Amino acid sequence: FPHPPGRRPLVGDLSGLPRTPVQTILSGVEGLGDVCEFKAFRNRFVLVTTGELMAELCDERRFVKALPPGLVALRRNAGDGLFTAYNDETNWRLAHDLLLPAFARPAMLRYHVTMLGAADELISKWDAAAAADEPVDVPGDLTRLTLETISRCAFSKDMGSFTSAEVHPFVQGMVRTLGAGQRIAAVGSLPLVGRRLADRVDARTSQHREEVHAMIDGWVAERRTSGEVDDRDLLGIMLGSAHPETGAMLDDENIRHQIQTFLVAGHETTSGALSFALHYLSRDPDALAGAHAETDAVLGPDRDAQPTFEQVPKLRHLRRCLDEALRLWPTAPAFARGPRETTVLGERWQMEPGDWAMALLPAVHRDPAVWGDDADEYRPDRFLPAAVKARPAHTYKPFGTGERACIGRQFALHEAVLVLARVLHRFEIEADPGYELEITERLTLMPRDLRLSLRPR
Ligand code: MNH
Repeated sequence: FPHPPGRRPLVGDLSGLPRTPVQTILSGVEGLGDVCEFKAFRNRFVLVTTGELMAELCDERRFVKALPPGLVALRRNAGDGLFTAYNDETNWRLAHDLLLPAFARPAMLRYHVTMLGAADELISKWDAAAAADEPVDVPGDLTRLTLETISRCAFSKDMGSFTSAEVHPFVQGMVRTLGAGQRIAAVGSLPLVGRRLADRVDARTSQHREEVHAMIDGWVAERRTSGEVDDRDLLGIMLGSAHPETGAMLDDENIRHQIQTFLVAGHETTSGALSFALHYLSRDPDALAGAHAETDAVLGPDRDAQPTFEQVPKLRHLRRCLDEALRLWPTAPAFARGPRETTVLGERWQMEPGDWAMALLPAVHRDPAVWGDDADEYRPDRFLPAAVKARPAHTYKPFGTGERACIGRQFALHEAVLVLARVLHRFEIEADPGYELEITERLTLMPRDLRLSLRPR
């Protein structure tokens, strides 16, 4: 496959361990064509950068989810949880079937109320900042919000994100272990040295991992002894429900994997999406005016109005603003697919079972053949129904695809639109004119140091 020039022995197409691997790869693959390859130590990534080829990878008859090294590394923590399970692990199907009802409409109606409560805490904090004429830390506060939302909706646990100045130690611990996992994935592929480095990183983070386990096991024990195991939330469903056909239930270890999976998958991606949307809105007077007008039309003149469950999907423009943010910066920036049987990708690349290719989403989502020459520009109207219809299918995939697509998609979109509605109904937002978008990468993408000034409307 075509690859960046100047490949070096051992490290490959990298120079050291970049802190922003996704952006390093994005600039490295520019101009290399629709399929290219990037080597990082022993790991070889085959990358797809066009809508046409991603649409092919999304053909469920030919391709299935694959686990690239970064996901395999997460298995140290998340094991056979939904996100990191191999397709043929029995716990995947079991957990998928048991947890689908946790994202269906009756459950969403319950979450809606909880989401409003968390949004209220954000609004109070931002009211105070607006009154004091102080800019708000957008990614920081939105991460507090989305962490509270997922922990309250899924586990009925308040993590106190808005009442303490520090990020919850659990999150710090989890982020450290996960970050270490990624570094292990990179260097662990090297023989000898790599293994030793990997073990060192692993040892340094084992304490965090144990703290995380202890906290989760505490939640499980508390719920079990309370005797209140019902389907009020994800935890109750995991502890109490049996598969309708086989009667099988999730075991304790798998439940621990799922809890970690949902806490992580359920918050960083959504707060990133919200942060990017607010960033772009603060730079786009037309889209912003549309957002204010829409919230006024749907929610009315009372600035304290809480959107009802039915009003949220009516906020079509806000949804487009979010969709467009996730086009430019899909916060989960890639997913991998492998062939079920020998097949030829793009009429040129033969793939065997065990091979895989990644859809590099920020590149695919800016493919000029699909999005036009202004693909780098933020333009929410690209998601007006007629424009969507005119585009080829399977060329926009911020939530992955097929059976292994995001199970929390509706949850994330409902939460994000609801929060955008409350914020934009209540505040004028103003960018710092000196701010240039810079992106940090942990597991997901996030605008760095994004601050906005708020004024009551
Ligand atoms: Mn989510 C899978 C993106 C919010 C829980 N999610 C995926 C995948 C993408 C993704 C992409 C597919 C990965 C792959 O193919 O390897 N998720 C997002 C984005 C947001 C998001 C961009 C927010 C915006 N995700 C959420 C939320 C939850 C969640 C919220 C939980 C409440 N996601 C998951 C789980 C999976 C997943 C669980 C794995 C599903 C499976 O494989 O069965």
